[in-house]
Formats: sequence, structure tokens, C-alpha cells
Amino acid sequence: MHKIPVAVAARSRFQIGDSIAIGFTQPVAQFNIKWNGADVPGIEKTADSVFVKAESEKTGWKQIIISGTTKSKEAFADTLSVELLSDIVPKEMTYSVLSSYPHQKTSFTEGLEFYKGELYESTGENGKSLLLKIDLKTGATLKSVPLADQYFGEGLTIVNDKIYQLTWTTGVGFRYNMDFSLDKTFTYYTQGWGMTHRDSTIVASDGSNKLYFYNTEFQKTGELEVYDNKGPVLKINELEYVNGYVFANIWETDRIIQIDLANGKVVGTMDMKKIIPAEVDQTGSSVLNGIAYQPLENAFYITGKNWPTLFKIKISGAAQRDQKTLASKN
Ligand SMILES: [Ca+2]
Repeated sequence: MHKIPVAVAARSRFQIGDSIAIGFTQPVAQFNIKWNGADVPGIEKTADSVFVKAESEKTGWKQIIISGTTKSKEAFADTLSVELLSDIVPKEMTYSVLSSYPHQKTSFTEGLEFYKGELYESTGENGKSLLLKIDLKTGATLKSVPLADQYFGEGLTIVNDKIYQLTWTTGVGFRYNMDFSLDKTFTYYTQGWGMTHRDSTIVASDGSNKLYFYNTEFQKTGELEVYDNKGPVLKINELEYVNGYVFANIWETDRIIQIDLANGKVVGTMDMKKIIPAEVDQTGSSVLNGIAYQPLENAFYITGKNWPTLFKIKISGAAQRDQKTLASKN
């Protein structure tokens, strides 16, 4: 059945806090509005429209259901999907290089993380993909395990002495023990891009604007849509969780963004163009990718695919979670 809707909106994209105008295509006797399944507290009315305030903690797609009866006594129920953008402008972050270390040019970096002070890396490309433990000072391989040729290695994270590694398009991931012996194979239903974790919740990206949450058995527990004030931020790649935020490489750009994990808003953005080593072919696939946070130094280590260098940097201007607020909420 195809029916002309009674309730309509002129557009679907709004910022959090905006007033969403809903018009009626015919006279309405009475109506009720649900915002994501809940009653809407404040509805403003004019002669031919109602206004719903786009109240939401989180960015992303929301649903408005308007049901009621027209003056010609016909019942109606219309659904409007609206996409809520962030209501804040991301702050420009800056960095300073503290030191630089060698990075293996054969490593097509897809994951980078410190665990108990030691550096681990996951590399991609079919037939060349590896899980690596790296000597930070020399860049040399301390331990490695290859992936079978059909797997293109992607994100890496380590939780409770288990190493998790994604693959790009096969929907298969690997969990290893700290000696690199295979502990378990798991599956998921998106592409595999970047990975990090908050406590024992694994956070993964798939090249869209979404972050997916998994438990340590890799069962999905939730997802988050990431937006700045202009729209969805696509191609979220390698990830690093720090104090309530996720820092992420955006594929095929020289940018790292800071995402508030509580609401999906991009709070910071940083141009890394100047850090790209001179010998890196910027027309190819050798893009910035790889962020690892070292809490003991409050420093980030960043590199790129096939880059000769791993940089230790200090980031300035990043948003900070109020630790007191965090504590009182828990
Ligand atoms: Ca990382």
C-alpha cells in the first residue's frame, strides 16, 4: 500500500538541539509524537506545524513516530527518520614530535598498541599479513606469526592477556595467547578495520562512521555513530582509546580525530600532514595509520603503512574528561 503521509518534515538532517519542524499534509484532529519510542515533553505548535526539539545525548539516526486522527476521521501513523549531527565544532589539536624510531618499511600497518609496556603491531596485505611484537628502539621483530594467504590483517587490541586481530573482508578474526599461539577464531558481520578497547569492551571500526562494541568472546554489545557538526565522519580506521575518548585515523587523510565515546561527537581534529616522512610515496597506499598510547609517558606513538619511521608525539589541545564527573557517574 502506498499512501501520502500525513506528517512530513522538510529535511532529515539536524544538529542536536535543533527544532525539527513537522508539517501536516491535511488537517489533523489530534496527534501524539514519540521520539525514539518515548513521549516528547515540549512540543510547540503553530497553525500548520509542530516543532520537536532534537534532544539527544548521542549523535546518529533517531525515529519520530507521529500518530493520530485527521479531521476526516482517518487514523494515521507516520515515521520520520532524522539524522542528528554533533552540536559542537571540533577543536584543532596540535602535536610535537618527542622522538622517532625505525619502523619496518615492509609493515603495512593496520593495528598498533602497547600492552604492559611492549609494542604490538598487526600488518595487512594478502600473503604478507603478520602479528608482530616489536622492539621499540630498533623496530626489529621480537616475535611474529603469519596469517594464511586469504587473510588481510587489520585492527589489533590486547585485553586480559589475549591478543585480538581482525581481518579486512573475511569476517574472521583471531584471538591469540601472549605467546602468539592461536586461542580461538571468531566471526563478525562487518568489514574489519581498526580496533581498541575500553576496560574489557572491545571497540572496532569498519570503514563507516560507526564504532562497534564487543565483549571478550567477540559478541556484539552495541554500536555508536560518529558525527561532527557537518555530518557523519566516514572511513574511521585505526583506533586508540584514552580516558573516555577514542583517537582515530581517518583513512586516506592525514587527520587524527578525537571521538567522545559517551555520545559519538568528534571533539577534536589534528592535521598530521607535516609528520609524513619525505620518502613516503603520498600518491600510493602508504597513508598515516597506527596510533598507540603509552600511558606511562602520556605519549602517543604514530606511524603509517610502510613508513620508515615511528614517531613519539605529545598531543596538545585534546579534550579531557573531567575525572570527578566520571567518578560521580559510576
Ligand atoms: Ca591502536
